[in-house]
Amino acid sequence: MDIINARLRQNPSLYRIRIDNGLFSSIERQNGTLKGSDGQLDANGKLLCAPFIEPHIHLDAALTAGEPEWNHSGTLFEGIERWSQRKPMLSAADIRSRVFKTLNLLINNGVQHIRTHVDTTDPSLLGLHTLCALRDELEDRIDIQVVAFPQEGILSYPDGAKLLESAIEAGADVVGGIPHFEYTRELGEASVKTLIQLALKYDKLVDVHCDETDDPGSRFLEVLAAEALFNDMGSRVTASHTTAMHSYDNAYCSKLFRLLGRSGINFVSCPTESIHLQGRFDTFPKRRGVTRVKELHAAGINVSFGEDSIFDPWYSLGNGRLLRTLDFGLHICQMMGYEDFSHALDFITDNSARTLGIQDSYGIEVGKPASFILLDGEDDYSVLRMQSEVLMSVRKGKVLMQKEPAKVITPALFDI
Ligand code: 17E
Ligand code: FE2
Repeated sequence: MDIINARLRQNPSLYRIRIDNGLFSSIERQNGTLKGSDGQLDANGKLLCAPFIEPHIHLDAALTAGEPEWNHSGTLFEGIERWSQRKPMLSAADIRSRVFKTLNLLINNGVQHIRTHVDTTDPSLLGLHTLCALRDELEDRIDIQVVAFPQEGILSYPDGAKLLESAIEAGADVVGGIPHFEYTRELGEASVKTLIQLALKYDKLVDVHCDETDDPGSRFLEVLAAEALFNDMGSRVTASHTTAMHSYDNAYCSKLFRLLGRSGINFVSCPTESIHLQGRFDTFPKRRGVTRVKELHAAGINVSFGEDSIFDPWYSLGNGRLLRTLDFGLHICQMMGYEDFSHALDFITDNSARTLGIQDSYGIEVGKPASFILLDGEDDYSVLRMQSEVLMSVRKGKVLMQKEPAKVITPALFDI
């Protein structure tokens, strides 16, 4: 493949990019615009960017909203209850067909890497087995990391710890947890220690649903970060949601940030999900309930954005468009300055690559797998503002998805 007139991020020049054997073989700066010839792909000055990454989604529950009942309160806990009603209706065929539909949405919007949480609080572990099988079956088309996620608790659900360990033995890549859902603070702390020990025993990554509540007393993040620090595993550990941090006292946060920085753990925020699920017990003023993304980022801590849900018991919208999530995230976290906009795509690309631990094979660099997306815009700022379409997604040198840009039929009002 020979691509001409491509723009790269943080760079006003045009580039010619060659791909051989599925790898980027050369990336050369052009002198002005080149005229295309047969067999070349003319990027027309559009942005060629590393693929989008969905670092936090629940594929097992996707597309089940309203089955058998809708979440009327809009709270996390009612979502867990509704999902618990849906679980007995699961079958491998049901999960597979919903996952395929959801993957199509994600792939059509430029996603090539996914980390999915899969509920292990089910004695049959059907979701976990089905997702591990799909991960292996689809490895030519999409990268999936499976998190063994104990939705109803490790220590508060019957045999929760055993099920979690069985899920790891069955092939999960990442160990999850939900300390704020355990019955007591003591059980929450113990659950974090249990999951860290399992990750060490099986040499796995960690991604914990941590403090997903408005309760400022929910302080499991400090336990997770300290465990990561003492076991020297920070870069392999992720804290997801951490919405309680929105409500922490600033003095406590200043102490906490010291530990977070030293631990080197990663953060994932799901702003559309959290703005919907949190603040539900407030009247007015009403908290936003999204973690301190701007402050974490300013402190040099790795943060990225995920969608979390697509039409599930927790959130009944969602469409696989990470640019929408990014747009919400920057608004809610008040990251609306020029610098924020000019680097905005980091939050759905490079930062997530660090969280997933895939940096070595990710990015537009000679020698790396030739995986990229072509966006209908020139730079981070314009892509964010216009919510640009992903025109093409190429994975290891092969076209995964290609789209015709939308065409306006009715003539514009003004000629310019
Ligand atoms: N489960 C959970 O505990 N939290 C969420 N945000 C979702 C599922 C979507
Ligand atoms: Fe989640």
